[in-house]
Amino acid sequence: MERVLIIGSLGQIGSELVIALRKKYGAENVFATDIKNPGNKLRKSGPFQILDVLDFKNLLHFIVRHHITQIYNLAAVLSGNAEKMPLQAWDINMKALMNSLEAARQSEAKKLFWPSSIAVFGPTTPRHNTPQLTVMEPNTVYGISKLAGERWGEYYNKRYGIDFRSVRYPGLISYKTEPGGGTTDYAVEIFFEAVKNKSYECFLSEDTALPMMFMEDAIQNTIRLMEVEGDKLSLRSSYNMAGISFTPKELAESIQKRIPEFRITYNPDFRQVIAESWPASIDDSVAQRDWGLNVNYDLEKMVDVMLKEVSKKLKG
Ligand code: NAD
Ligand code: AKB
Repeated sequence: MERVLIIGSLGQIGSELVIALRKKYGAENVFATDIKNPGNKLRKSGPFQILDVLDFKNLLHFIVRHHITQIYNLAAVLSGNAEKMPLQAWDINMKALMNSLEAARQSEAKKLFWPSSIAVFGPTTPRHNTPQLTVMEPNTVYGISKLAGERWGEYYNKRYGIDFRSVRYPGLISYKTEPGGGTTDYAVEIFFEAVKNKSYECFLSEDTALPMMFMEDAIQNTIRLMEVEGDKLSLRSSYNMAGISFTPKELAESIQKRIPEFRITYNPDFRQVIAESWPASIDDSVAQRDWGLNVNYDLEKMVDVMLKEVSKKLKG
């Protein structure tokens, strides 16, 4: 029987992953943890405990006490916030990963999911259809921490047999929980502003294409990767995950088809430079081949669901 620990479970990904994993393994077998308190809905859906991943002793104790078999470590400082406090972000991101790798090594929880990001690529990487293996010279603190993290994950797999699994998520789009301070956050904010105010000032320029993915696709594929037999995985660093690529202008046009009075203006800030250093589109054929990555939501389908759900949410 699987006993699952989710670290950073109240964030944009965790809040949806917890629910999906509870459906799969039973609520009592999925332990949601975070450094902040959950809302009622998550608290009622199964076990929750405050747990700081930076506190190694408590982390290991929790894993042993609850007979955890697999860990999802989602705690991190995202790209935009990381640029505001580079040294702190580096410390948090690396310590969060190293503590979970060490806890896996020192316990029975040998299977570990840790997300990387399209931020591992940099300005010298080919920007279109970025290959799985290519030049990687990230120039953001977040990207550097993700690239270092991938190397450590592979090292713990080869050296200690930790069943480390990872994907390079593109920007994730969801309506349940707000994104946590990244460069791709515009693609969520835009829906809330379109419904509330019929206008949005975008912090990226109109033609900045980035890879994105609807959360349901991200969750389904994360679980698919975690369930596949280990010998199918040719990579123990992190798999490219492409999703759908679009620019702010293309996203705005798609929203305008449903809300004709919606207007967008552009006022690029410090996140523009970050976005320009990332791929515009990604090749994820290795993930498709190894473990069956597949995506159900295209731009139009995603916009339909987002507008419907955001409207419902804002009506309360
Ligand atoms: P988020 O910021 O929304 O959530 C992170 C959660 O971690 C928060 O609930 C926070 O309270 C918690 N946390 C922070 N410090 C902690 C600590 N010391 N101990 C325990 N919990 C702590 O982030 P997210 O968007 O859900 O992202 C999760 C992971 O996925 C991160 O590693 C991120 O880099 C990666 N990722 C996210 C995206 C995206 O678009 N959301 C894209 C690529 C990669
Ligand atoms: C961010 O913008 O920082 C994240 C990511 C793509 O890693 N959404």
